[in-house]
Amino acid sequence: MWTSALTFGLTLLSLTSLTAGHGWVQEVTLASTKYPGYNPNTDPYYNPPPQRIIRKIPGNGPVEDLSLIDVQCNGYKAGGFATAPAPAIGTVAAGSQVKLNWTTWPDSHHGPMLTYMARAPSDITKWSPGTSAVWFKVAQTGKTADGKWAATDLLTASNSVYTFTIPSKLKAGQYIIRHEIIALHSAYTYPGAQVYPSCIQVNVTGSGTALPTSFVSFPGAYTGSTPGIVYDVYTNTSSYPFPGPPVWS
Ligand SMILES: *[C@@H]1O[C@H](CO)[C@@H](O)[C@H](O)[C@H]1NC(C)=O
Ligand SMILES: *[C@@H]1O[C@H](CO)[C@@H](O)[C@H](O)[C@H]1NC(C)=O
Ligand SMILES: *[C@@H]1O[C@H](CO)[C@@H](O)[C@H](O)[C@H]1NC(C)=O
Ligand SMILES: [Cu+2]
Repeated sequence: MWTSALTFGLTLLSLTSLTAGHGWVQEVTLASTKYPGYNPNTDPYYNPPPQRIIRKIPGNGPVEDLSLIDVQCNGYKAGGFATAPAPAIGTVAAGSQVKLNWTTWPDSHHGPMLTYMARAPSDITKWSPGTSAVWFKVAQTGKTADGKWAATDLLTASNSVYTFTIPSKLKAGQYIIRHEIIALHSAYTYPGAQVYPSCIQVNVTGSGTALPTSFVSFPGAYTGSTPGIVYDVYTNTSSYPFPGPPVWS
């Protein structure tokens, strides 16, 4: 009966999109320059590989075990490239906006969007921070007073483009921007929160001289008992407590 086969197929398809619909940053805009992201569906098949400024990811899925190095850049330690540097670097002036264009984000995956940076001690295309405490937070958006989440509500309303500003006093140099969505649809217990991190390599220019003095590590900054990692997104009407340190100011 081809109709029931078709119905079955469509049911499978909608189940798949309900349970496996995830995403990644598909394009970065620095000033007016657009840099395509690392596409896990196509980039691995190019020879030579495209010269991306975003570090390689294994697919569109999340990291749920927050003790793994995978939570740093959505690399895949078991696949041998946990935090492998990307070959290229973008340029952005301190004080200017960075626009991160996500693939279509599933409606069900409500949660905050947070952004960190880490200063590379030398050539960023050869540097991985490992478990060192090098990260500082530069932006975070959670739930508005009227219950709108950064993801999906605000992200969808801005055509899937998230914007943050490089701190204007930040000292020039090479930095990894670590940006993430934490999807909370299963976060009523730990493990459950789904972290979707993305690591973007930039050369910050300008005459700034400031650097933060306190840092966190990934893994390390988030555990099952960090506020905001366990949060019942369906029933909790309280404000959302951001995980990690305060935003550097
Ligand atoms: C986001 O990136 C995709 C792929 O490059 C592009 O088609 C789309 O227009 C971009 N969206 C915006 C709002 O720039
Ligand atoms: C970063 O920008 C500075 C200032 O323009 C430049 O001198 C330096 O070569 C750039 N480094 C890289 C890796 O692009
Ligand atoms: C709601 O979230 C707040 C902040 O994380 C937490 O303190 C509180 O226990 C939660 N309430 C319920 C009923 O889960
Ligand atoms: Cu998902």
